[in-house]
Amino acid sequence: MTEVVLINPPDFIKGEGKFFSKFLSREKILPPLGLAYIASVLKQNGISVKIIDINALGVPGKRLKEILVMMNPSIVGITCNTFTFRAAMDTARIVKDSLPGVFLVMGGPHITVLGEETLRYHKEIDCGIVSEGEAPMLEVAREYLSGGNWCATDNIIYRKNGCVITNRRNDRPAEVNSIPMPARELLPENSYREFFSHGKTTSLVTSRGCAFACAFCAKWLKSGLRLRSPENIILELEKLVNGCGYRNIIFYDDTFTVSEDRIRKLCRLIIGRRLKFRWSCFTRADRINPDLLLDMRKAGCRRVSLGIESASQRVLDNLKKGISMEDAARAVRLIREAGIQSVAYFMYGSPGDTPGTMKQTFRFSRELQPDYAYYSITILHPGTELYDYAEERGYISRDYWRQYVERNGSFPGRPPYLIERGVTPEFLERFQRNSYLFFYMRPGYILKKILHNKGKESIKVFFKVSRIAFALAGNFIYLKILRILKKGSLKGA
Ligand code: B12
Ligand code: SF4
Repeated sequence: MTEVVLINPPDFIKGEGKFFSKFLSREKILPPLGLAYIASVLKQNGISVKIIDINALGVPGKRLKEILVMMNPSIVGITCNTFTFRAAMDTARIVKDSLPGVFLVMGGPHITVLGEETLRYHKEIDCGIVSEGEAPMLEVAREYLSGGNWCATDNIIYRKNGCVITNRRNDRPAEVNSIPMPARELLPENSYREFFSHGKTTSLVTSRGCAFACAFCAKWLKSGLRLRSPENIILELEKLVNGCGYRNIIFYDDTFTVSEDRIRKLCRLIIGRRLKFRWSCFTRADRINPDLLLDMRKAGCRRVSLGIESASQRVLDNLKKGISMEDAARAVRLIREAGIQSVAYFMYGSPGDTPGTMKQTFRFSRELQPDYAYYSITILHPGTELYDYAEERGYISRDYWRQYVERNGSFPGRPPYLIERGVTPEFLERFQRNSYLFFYMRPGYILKKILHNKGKESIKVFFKVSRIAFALAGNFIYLKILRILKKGSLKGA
């Protein structure tokens, strides 16, 4: 018998979103580590648990109903980000339709931010869990299953006599090395993939929290930076590489190299134990140096991603990024010199961004010569400094995020752009599309990739990138023709 079922809803709504984000959503399917961590703690404490990863398996609603009725759990837990809010609520309704008596728990970043509001408006949810969910979920499940008083648990939100009650009491999170490894055996392990990777792929987190304070990030979701020790991480890596045959691992820490000593020790352990796998990580431009990168390369690091965001120091300062253009240029150069590929992330439409600074950013992105560039449009997420900034200036209302996730009307499937100094949503979208086009379709870039891409795998990645660029070019030409036709028909009218 299954006592608890945990569900990961799909992370994009079918038929919505722009071409590029839809493409990336399909190319990037990673394990819901948060649920796997929770499942692990429940399992360790004798509670039987299963995970349904709808995002990876694409389970249709009717099938989900059948599975739930067959499993007949007492508790269902759903994870919810702001960007998956609608899918999470749709899933919650299916759960309650299939099993009216089930106890429905929801957790994840969105509940941590807007849990009270969510429980007020969504009666399907019986209990919300804020922040890290391992300890509260275990206590709630234990108490609920034994008929005890689950309402006394710290860090939960629930409803009583029509009122929403919050117990946000405990902000002392668990010692990070004592958290059991995620129960990946409950996940469809062969379903995960990432744009760049080939072979069995998964992701891993070696820390909780973050030491920085970027204005666009849900910083308060974190409870300070806590780092797993290299000895603890290597145990998980050995299990993944030797035990389960993973060949590609993505370290999804916000700043993987925040502590140089820790990563150099981890690299020595990977080499010493002869673990053969390729890995990639995300970090900040001011947190790398040549010796560290050399060790990383020797230990199998093949790609480092950096958030460079903008080439305007004013915009970088508004974003509280804490890096300069010089840091960015140095970092990309060092990564290249270490024989590692670089992925540079840029944002358009941040506070202070004008058409002029956006052009500057695009030019900078090409001058840097990263192996890959990723251009996104700044999205306002509730609870971030940026959200408050936009609200204070009257650009958005308090519940603007709902338009991002819920409305199909005037803002269909579009993120809430920060509109400033003539930077309209249409301008941003066009600029983003053209940036991809003019970055990837440069003959010099293509030639360099063909000459440098020796391995079969790099060529595969290159063809993937080319496919996007050609599709974008097609899209670009199509829009141009459409505009010309429109002009013609207006003249004719
Ligand atoms: C990996 C990752 C992704 C991956 C995939 C997601 C995945 N499969 O996990 C990819 C790259 C696709 C991604 C994309 C995006 N992401 Co992202 N991503 C992350 C990241 C870096 C790690 C997630 C993770 O594994 N964490 C580790 C686990 C242990 O933590 P956790 O998932 O939060 O789970 C814990 C708690 O939340 C809670 N919990 C979670 N679920 C549940 C369920 C129950 C029942 C309970 C009780 C508790 C519970 O308990 C868990 C264990 O402690 C986080 C940042 C972070 N450090 O968490 C951002 C984060 C989740 N992403 C975020 C954002 C904004 C995005 C993007 C919108 C960015 C963008 N502009 O493009 C896109 C959206 C893509 C889309 N589809 O539209 C935000 C979400 C903010 C919000 N309010 O929802 C985060 C929090 C980053 C941040 N600090 O702002 N992302
Ligand atoms: S964007 Fe990254 S470095 Fe900045 S606060 Fe968020 S998690 Fe930390």
